[in-house]
Amino acid sequence: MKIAARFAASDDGHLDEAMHSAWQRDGFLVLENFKSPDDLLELRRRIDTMVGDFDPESVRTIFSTSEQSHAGDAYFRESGDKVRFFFEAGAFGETGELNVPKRRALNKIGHAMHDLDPVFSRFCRDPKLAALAGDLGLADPGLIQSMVIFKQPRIGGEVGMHQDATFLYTEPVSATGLWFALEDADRENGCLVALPGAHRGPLAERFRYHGDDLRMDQLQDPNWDEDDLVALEAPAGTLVVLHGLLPHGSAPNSSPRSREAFALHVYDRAFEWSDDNWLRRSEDMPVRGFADQ
Ligand SMILES: O=C(O)CCC(=O)C(=O)O
Repeated sequence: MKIAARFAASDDGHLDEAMHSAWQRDGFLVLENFKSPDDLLELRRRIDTMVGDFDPESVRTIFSTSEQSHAGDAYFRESGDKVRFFFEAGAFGETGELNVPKRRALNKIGHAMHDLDPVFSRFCRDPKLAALAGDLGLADPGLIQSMVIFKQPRIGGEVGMHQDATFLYTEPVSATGLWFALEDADRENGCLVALPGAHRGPLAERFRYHGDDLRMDQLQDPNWDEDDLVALEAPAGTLVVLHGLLPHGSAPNSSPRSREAFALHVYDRAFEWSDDNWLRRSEDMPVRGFADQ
């Protein structure tokens, strides 16, 4: 598999012409050294504290993005405006006991740390990200979803190919993924993979409510040719920007190294947020922008 080209991030977050053309052509950008080692250290320390404070006995939801097995689970459904912890499917033994230490058992934390935690909020409300979002054409970016994705050594599960607009739909599509490598991500430990240029194709699926029923609707046969996948290898500190229609995913991590990442999703509040999206927030937590402290 080919490795995608990387750019050195600019000091102020703005995109140059070469970055603009790559974004238009590929539907993604890999920007090395967007975050400093100190930024990463602060966020990772905060994650350690949050995991330390979390009691795994309080909930045993198993999260598997490839099966959507959480779809009926209120713990997941109600996590759009909370900070919740989701386990790897392989983290439990037959008797339902954790078979790895808590720190190694988690699949992800989601989905509103950017609003509820001051360290995450600072990491996200970065003027460089606001500059970047403006250059991408987002007129009024709203921060809608945040996730720590652990991709644990040996048991870190696959994230199946998907488009972010499947989960965060606006009319027209404006969802944009801002994915940060907190550790080096490469083909061995399950870096992101994507289909360059396929963001110009249609939206294949929507994960949405029909009344109380949350399910995946197939809209189009996506016809994605996985032979065309490229690996978005990303040294720690890299920001990967993903167009909402870009098919992307990641392989399981069979290596002895973890591949921790943080993903922030934004959309353009100038467009209509679809009320049947899975992610819901209470009315007293309106979506905030980069400059709203
Ligand atoms: O981190 C990963 O492996 C997948 C992340 C992803 O698909 C996303 O942030 O949209």
